[in-house]
Amino acid sequence: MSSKKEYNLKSICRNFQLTGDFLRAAPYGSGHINDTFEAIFNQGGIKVRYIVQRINHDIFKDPVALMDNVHRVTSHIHRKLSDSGDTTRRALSLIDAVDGKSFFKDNEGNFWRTYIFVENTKSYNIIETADQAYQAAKAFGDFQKYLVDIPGGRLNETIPNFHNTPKRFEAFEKALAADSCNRAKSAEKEIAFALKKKEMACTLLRLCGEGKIPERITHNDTKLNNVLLDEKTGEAVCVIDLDTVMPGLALYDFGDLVRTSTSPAAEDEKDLSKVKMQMHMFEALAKGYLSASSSFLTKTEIEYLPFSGKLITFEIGIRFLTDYLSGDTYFKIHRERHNLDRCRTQFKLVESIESQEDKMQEQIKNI
Ligand code: ADP
Ligand code: GN1
Ligand code: MG
Repeated sequence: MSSKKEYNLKSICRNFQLTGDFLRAAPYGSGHINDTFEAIFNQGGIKVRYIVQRINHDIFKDPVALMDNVHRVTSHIHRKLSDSGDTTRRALSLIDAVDGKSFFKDNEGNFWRTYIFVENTKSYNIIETADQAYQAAKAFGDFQKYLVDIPGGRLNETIPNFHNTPKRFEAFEKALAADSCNRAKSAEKEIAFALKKKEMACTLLRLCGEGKIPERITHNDTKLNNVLLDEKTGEAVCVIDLDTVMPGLALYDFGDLVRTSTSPAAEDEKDLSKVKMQMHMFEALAKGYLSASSSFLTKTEIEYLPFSGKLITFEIGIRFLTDYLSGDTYFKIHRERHNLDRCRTQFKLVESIESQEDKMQEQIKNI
C-alpha cells in the first residue's frame, strides 16, 4: 500500500534523547514496509543525521515485542564488537526515547524508533559487482554467527510463519479463490506458474521436521539493500532492518541473498529478458557466506544452498502475487500492477535458477 500520510517529525524527535536543534527531516530509502526518515540536527555547528522510523504496525502486530528483539540483538552485537572502536557503524544503535524506552508511541498509536545514521555507506537495490555480493553475504553470515549465543531465551516471533512457504502458498490459493479485485484474469500466466510449482514449497520445513536442518536465529530479510556497504572501500559495514530477526532457518537468509544479489535487474524490472541468475555472483555469495558460516552450518544446509535461492525467490514471488490479487494491502506500491511486475521478475528468476541448479551445486562443492 502506498503511504502518503504526513507526520510532524520535529515533534516526534522531541520524544527521543537527541541533542541539538532539529533542522529538517525527509523520507529516506526504498523499503517496502516501514516509513523511514532522515532527521538532521545541528549539534554545535555540525549537521548530524538520524534515521527515524515509524514501525508498520499493520504488519508487525506487536511493536513492543519487536523492539525488545531489536534492543537485545543490537546490545548483544555491540558487546561482541566492543573492542573494535567502531561499534556505532558496525551495528545499528538505538537512541532511547525520553522515558528510557527504545521506542516512542504517539497519540495516534504509531510506534517510532530512532537509530544513529550509519554515515559514509551506501545501500544498493541492484547488485553491481561480485565483491558486493561477497561482502553482503559475509555480513549476513557474520550476523548469524554473532547471534548464536544471544542470551535471554528465544527471540519473539515478530511475524509468525514468516517464511512458512506452504502457509504462504495457502494464502495465495485463498486470495485466488476470492479474487476480490477481479485481477486473476490479468495474472493467468503467473498463477499457472505458481500452481505448477506448488510441490517445492514444503521442502525446507520437511528437512527441519526431520531434524536435518536446525532452527537458528536468522535475519529473515537479507535483501541486498538491508546491508550498508562502505562508500569508499565497498566493505560491508552494517546489517540493518532488524524487524524480522527471529528464529528461522539459515537457508532463508542465503536464499534471499540469491534472490536479490545475483540478477542484474531491479526487483520490479519490466523487461524480463534482463532477469537472470548470474553464476559469478552466486559464487561470490557462496564464498562470502561460507567464509563466515561454514564453522556452524550442517552438511544438509550446505547442500541446500542453491535450492534455497529458488525457494525463497518463489516464496516472495507468491507473496507479491497474493498482494496483487488482494488489492495491494501489504507491500508499498508506486505504480499500477507494481506487485504483478515484482512477481514476474521473481518467477523469471526461479526459472533461471532452476536451469542452473546443477552448476550451482557443483560450485558449492568446489568451494
Ligand atoms: P524497511 O523495513 O521499510 O525496508 P529499513 O530499515 O530497511 O526499512 O530502512 C530503509 C532504508 O533506510 C534502508 O534500505 C537504508 O537505505 C536506510 N537506512 C536504514 N537504517 C539506516 C541507518 N541506521 N543508517 C543509514 N541508513 C539507514
Ligand atoms: C520487504 O522491509 P523490506 O523492504 O526490506 C519484506 C520482505 C520481502 C521484501 C521484498 C517484513 O522487505 O519480506 O522479501 O520486502 N519485509 C516484510 O522486497 O515483509
Ligand atoms: Mg529494508
